Amino acid sequence: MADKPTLDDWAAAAAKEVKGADLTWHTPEGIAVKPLYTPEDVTADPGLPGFAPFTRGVRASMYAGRPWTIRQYAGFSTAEASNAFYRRNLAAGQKGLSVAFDLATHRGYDSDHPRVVGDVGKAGVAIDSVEDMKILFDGIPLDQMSVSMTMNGAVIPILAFFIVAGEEQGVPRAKLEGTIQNDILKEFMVRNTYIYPPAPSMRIVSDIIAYTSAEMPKFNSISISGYHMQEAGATQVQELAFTIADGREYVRAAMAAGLDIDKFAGRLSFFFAIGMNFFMEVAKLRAARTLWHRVMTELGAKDERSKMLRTHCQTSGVSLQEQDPYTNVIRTTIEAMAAAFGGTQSLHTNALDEAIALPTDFSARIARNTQLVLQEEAGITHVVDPLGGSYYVEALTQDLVTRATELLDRVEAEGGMARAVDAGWPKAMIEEAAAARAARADRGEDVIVGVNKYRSSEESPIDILDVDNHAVREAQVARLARLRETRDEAACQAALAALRDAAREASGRYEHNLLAFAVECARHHATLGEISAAMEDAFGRYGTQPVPVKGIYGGAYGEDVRWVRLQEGVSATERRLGRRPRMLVAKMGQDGHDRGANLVSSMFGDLGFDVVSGPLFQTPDEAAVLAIEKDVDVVGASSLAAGHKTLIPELIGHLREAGRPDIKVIAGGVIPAQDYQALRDAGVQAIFGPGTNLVKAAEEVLRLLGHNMPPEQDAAE
Ligand code: MLC
Ligand code: 5AD
Repeated sequence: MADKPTLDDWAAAAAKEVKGADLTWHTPEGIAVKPLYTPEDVTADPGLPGFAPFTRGVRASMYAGRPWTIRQYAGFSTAEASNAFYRRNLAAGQKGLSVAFDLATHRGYDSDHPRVVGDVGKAGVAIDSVEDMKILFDGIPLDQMSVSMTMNGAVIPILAFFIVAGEEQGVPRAKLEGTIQNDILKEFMVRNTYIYPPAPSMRIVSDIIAYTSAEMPKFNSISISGYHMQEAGATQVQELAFTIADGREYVRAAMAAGLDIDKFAGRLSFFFAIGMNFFMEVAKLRAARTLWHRVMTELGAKDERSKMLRTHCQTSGVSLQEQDPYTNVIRTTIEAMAAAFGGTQSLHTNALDEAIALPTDFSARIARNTQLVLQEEAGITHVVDPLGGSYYVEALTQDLVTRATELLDRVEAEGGMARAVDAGWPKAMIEEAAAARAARADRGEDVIVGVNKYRSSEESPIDILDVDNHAVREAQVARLARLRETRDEAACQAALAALRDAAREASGRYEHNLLAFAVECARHHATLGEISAAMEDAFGRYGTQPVPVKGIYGGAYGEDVRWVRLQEGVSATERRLGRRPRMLVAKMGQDGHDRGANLVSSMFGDLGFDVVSGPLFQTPDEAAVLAIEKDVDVVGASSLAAGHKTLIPELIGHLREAGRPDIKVIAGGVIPAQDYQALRDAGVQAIFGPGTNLVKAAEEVLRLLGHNMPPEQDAAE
């Protein structure tokens, strides 16, 4: 009998098949993935599920005992409309609720505030007071249904409304089940729905952990989120390390406020994104559990439950495309499987219309059914950690642990995550990864089926949800007026004053707990805006100036002819204008999704434009003033949260009124094709939807600025 083949024999056979080509795959996180893994690559014993360090899962029986929770994130328009949507979804097989609030609510503004005209009811549901919260959960028993609320900025009033809505249903707060996101550090890094500066924001996190661990034993006090980092462009290693580092920071903050780690740590939870790199995502969840167990042991936790990383996952929004939308169902299915094989506790699957709008009943059904089919038809729930023991998955898990540890150590060396966030380097690192990722897609190095390869000539338009935000706003404004007329004004103001005083006390003592004071305000019908303003009086409101990264996108093109032509176009335009072309990248309304805006700023900067990166959260009027003051040639308005139909026409109106109709306005972001005509009628000169190749966008901008740019021959299609 011939000898058993060795690894060298295999290498020789493989090299022969591919004529010596290097088969190593270099992933964006810098991992060199080999074409074959064997037992020699597995260096650590992953142990057993339900036991430390929980690499193979936090439960011994995992899905064989109870499948993950199908928890679809949703919310739009009014509390009535969202409540009806929730009830339909629950009847059709969804298992847990997850509330998406509109951006006005996130940023602590009532629906009648002048800064939020374009935002009310658009990206989520508008909640102004406990009355709205009661309607949101009407007919949904809060002692039986676990509710996740994605709220970070206005977390104090929202949780207070939830507690009081429970009381009014007859459910004491000790029986409330669910999760509040309450993860402010990643807001300063990537998601941007902060209200107050970092220090008081961290106090809010600790106050919530203190209150819920004392009063709400079934409620998860935080959902430490890496999701938004990956959405913003982070690599999986960055997502993993910064999320665990955020968790470590929150634990330290709570301990510094005098809490016993084992009293609260069992109710910390996590949230990760699941993108298209299937095995990497499976390994990431396994690595996350391994790392958290280690970090919590180091921090002194004794109870094993304190060291268990329980997590929610959401399939990746940015992996989905406007073009060929049904293909998104396939992407989401693959991602959902990775989440399940990674051992998630709860999952949201995105809808196929994700890239352009919020889900309709139809697209929500397909998204939900993706999970139901996995749980009830595919037979994957019967075996715990079915990929455990795969040489590749085990090796990748270890590799991610090692790489994330390096980054975790760097955070530690630089004084912890709050300091790092303040210094801004994690954000810059993520933005660099994002620029590199965009360049790879635009150059066709990362294939996106139906977008940069195999593009279909047929359009397959789909019906999408359109929210009439004027109608929602009017309804909310009327309800607010009624509330203010009928409440006991003196009692309400007294409760708000007490909250304001508590906010001014920086003792960290439980008697100044902000949530406890806000619950009193909610009982007396104070609004979300009023509760937020009372704390703003003590804390101030936070704002920053974007700093686009340099050289990454342009560097990826180098001497590429496509880039050189553009640079020549910029130089020609510069000669004609007698100065460099100038662009303002504007973000209007409460939409803090700045990935696109930062990319555009960075790319046009690399090309040789003078780019003015406008601050987040401008009103159209403020953006127009800035455009005129900086004397720009063009304003690029980036909109990812559906405010475009209101905000961009207003911007154009202000420019015209100010006598500068010559300043061109272009729009980019999540803008459905059905809105194009209305925007053009309002004077928008070019529109760039999701999946736009930035090089092509730049060509069009140069043409708009009067440069005679011939169409390119060999576009990367
Ligand atoms: C679970 N249980 C079991 C079991 N599996 N019991 C016996 N045998 C098994 N095999 C028990 C658990 O211990 C628990 O009880 C109960 O069943 C529920 O299970 P769970 O695993 O805790 O699930 P769940 O309640 O769904 O909680 C999952 C979670 C939680 C811990 C991750 O924090 C959560 O639901 N997070 C969701 C976050 C979310 O939806 N975020 C949306 C973000 S969208 P007990 O008693 O132990 O609790 C977003 C987008 C944006 O952010 O930017 O806007
Ligand atoms: N309803 C449903 N899904 C939403 N998302 C954001 N807002 C909503 C909403 N109101 C999803 C999208 C997005 C991610 C942040 O959450 O998938 O990418």
